[in-house]
Amino acid sequence: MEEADLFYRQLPKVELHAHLNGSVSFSTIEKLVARKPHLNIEHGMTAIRSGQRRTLDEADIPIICQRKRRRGQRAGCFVRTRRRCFQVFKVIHQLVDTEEDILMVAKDVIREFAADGVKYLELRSTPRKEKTTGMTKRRYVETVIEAIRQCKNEGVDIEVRFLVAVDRRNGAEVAMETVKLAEDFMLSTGGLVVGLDLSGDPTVGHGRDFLPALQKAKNCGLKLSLHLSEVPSQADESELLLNIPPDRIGHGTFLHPEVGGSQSLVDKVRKHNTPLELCLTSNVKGQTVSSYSQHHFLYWYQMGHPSVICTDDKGVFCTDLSQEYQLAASTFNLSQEDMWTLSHKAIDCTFAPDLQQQLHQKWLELQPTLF
Ligand code: 6MZ
Repeated sequence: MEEADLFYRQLPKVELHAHLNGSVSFSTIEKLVARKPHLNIEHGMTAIRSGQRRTLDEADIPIICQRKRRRGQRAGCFVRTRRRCFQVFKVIHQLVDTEEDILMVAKDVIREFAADGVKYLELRSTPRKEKTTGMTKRRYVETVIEAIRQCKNEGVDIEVRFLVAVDRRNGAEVAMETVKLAEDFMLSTGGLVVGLDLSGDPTVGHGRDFLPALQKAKNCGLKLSLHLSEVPSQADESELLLNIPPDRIGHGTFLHPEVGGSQSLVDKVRKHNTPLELCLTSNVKGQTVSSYSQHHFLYWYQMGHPSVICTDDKGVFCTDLSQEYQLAASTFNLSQEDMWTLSHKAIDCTFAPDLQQQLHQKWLELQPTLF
């Protein structure tokens, strides 16, 4: 391992934006495929390997879309690209449809983050009911909590908290039920469930429909992490959601004026000092950002705004958090000391205030040698 790689592996890290089923690694997918050979699923259907960003928008996409692309009409095929991206999750969901699968997947994901030097992880996942296997949403959440507890008992060196996710595709009513579920678990798990996430295909539905559910979640003490302005033309939705206000923002790719957002959106984010969860590889491979150097990380970082580097879907996008830190450093010419400070400051953005002091202490003990 090169010295720079070693530094980023050794760097203690905080992961705040990780979707459980998007984080499933190649080796876990292999175990799932072996359990369900009849599905005929191959790894190429569940991940976008390096250099394969095009797979997302070219595989299974009608020719008309590719032609438009060649003529440079990128916006024309954008929606198709995102829809294709979200197909990958549907394939993974087919593989993960029993309590046994959820337990294995969650434990593997937690162990992998720990092996990558992540000391504090906030996992998020959408509770799913599967008629064919009898899995209920309540059992889904209980199983993730069980995985967190088992990892703790096995001595895996990582603190894990859980955010219950609302998938925009499922509408306002389901969102309200999900909030109720999250509230029950927040109260019964002694603080393992800390918040609510709003995610899913950003081109589906409108944030205004979720306002009552999000407000209810906030009122009952759940922290809110909302995917905001992940695609263009969501300014009015973001304006509404920022008024709640959320406790953290996922992506926020199109918030600032240089990319079609507005100063008023930026001002709102700054007024509340709302941290951003930034996922470089996910945005580049998902084609919402044209290249690493164009990533909005720089905009917020230069402003000194709390910005936390995250993976989003480490399995689907074939990355890990060490690699994301290293990519940010090499792309934006940041020193190892800068990256250390970034990882250290991420502690203050977690939804576990009870752990922050302990984590700060741990960071000081684990500071790697600067190369
Ligand atoms: C929005 C995303 C996402 O919940 O089954 N998800 N939502 N933007 C993204 N950027 C690429 N990546 C993942 O994990 C998979 C689900 O997380 C959300 C989608 O709703 C996806 O179905 P869980 O564990």
